[in-house]
Amino acid sequence: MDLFKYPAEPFRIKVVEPVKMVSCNDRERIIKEAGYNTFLISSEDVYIDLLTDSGTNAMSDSQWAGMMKGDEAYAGSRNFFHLESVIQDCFGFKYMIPTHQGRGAENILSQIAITPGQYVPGNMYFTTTRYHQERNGGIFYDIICDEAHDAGLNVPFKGNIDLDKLRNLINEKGAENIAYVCVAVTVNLAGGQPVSMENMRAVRELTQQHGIKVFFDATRCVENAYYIKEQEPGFEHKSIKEIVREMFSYADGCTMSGKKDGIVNIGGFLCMNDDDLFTQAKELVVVYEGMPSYGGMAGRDMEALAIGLEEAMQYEYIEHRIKQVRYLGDRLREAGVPIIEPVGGHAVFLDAKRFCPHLSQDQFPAQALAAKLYAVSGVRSMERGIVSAGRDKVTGKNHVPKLETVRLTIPRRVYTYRHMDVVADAVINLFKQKENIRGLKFVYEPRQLRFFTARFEEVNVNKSTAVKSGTLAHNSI
Ligand code: PM9
Repeated sequence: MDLFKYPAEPFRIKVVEPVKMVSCNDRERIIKEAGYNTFLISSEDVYIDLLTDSGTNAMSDSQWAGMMKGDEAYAGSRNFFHLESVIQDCFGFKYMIPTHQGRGAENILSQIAITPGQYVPGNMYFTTTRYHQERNGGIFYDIICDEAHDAGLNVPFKGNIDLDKLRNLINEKGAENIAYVCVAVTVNLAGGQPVSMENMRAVRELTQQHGIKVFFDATRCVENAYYIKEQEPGFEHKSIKEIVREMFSYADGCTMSGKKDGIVNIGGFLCMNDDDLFTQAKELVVVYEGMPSYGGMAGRDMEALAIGLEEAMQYEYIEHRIKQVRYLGDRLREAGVPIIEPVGGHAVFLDAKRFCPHLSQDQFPAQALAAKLYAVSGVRSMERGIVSAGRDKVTGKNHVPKLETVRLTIPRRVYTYRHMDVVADAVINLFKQKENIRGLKFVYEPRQLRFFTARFEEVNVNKSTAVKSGTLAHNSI
């Protein structure tokens, strides 16, 4: 293995957690009992868990040591001040409010920054982010560049905002009808695609001309910074921290789920510069989370996040992370498996439309593919397509995203390259028998964020492709 292309893990393993493989007959039963929803499988029944990179990180010895220094005072915990100083140093904002996780911050920001009826333009939606925006009367408006919707197109910075789309929206609706621009760095549902520094700067310039605020979703900002260093001219000699600092100089504030690039298992925060917004946020955080000096977090968790953020900025860490994900993508591409190109920061996304051309989108091909991948291999992944997109709040019709994907999400510092090989072999094997994957229909559809708890059953098989359940060859792993 090329050590530069795919660097070895920049850590030694001190604690291990055994995993086990359940039999293929059991897996068939388990996924059926889980309503073909991988969220509803017990973790104990999973062999390699690529459901999400959220809160599934392995913490370092320093983080665990830091947890012992947790100051669990109700107010004014020393860990809050440590976290505040790290966040101010990394991101440069005046104010920080801790929350129990990212959506806690989204809840507060949406309440204080959106007047019902205002538009909230963003570079593709994220499920919880859009949910909170809409719940507070906002109208989500997609301003990501067209390239992001083209799964096979391999061009850099597919997370970029299309400035013409933003300009047209401002001209058409008026700046006063735009709550703020929401820029996710990176864009999760586009495949973990980054935003270029040039684009962030241009968005800042345009919005400043109209007095519109910009809030970043900082959830995977370190991964975004790595792409800028690797691919944007002028940044090759800058440190990851310097790049992050410059990125956030183009925003008025941010929300962050610390469960991703904060390398912790729980936590998040909201930042801003504006005094009035901060006062309002402080008033609301006590309603939903807790005192402004802990939000929804224990002192020990704030300490772990403070240390995790510093570790995430280290080049060796983020280089290995990005390249490990890329390794899995390279293996799948070499075998002809259709994936979202280029491979993003946190996951490899299978293109379910091309993987399962025999299924129409209303048969939930990505949901079906994720379920079958578990059944044949014990690898757990997640649907990111029409089920995740949900229904239009006004018309009640399904949103129909162009991207219908299965996300193989890599937890940070948890799995090795050998695990990536096992996953690649499982997917490649399934791809060879793809026509045996059967479509699904809802038997229970929750009213909000339906992908988490929805249940499905297999639809009747088209006679020409009829295959009995259980006849699919299973991997020997
Ligand atoms: N992301 C993920 O698996 C966990 C929830 S959906 C299964 O990708 C972004 C870009 C996210 C995100 C969560 C949140 C919410 C905000 N923005 O999960 O509330 O990817 O900490 O963060 C998940 P919390």
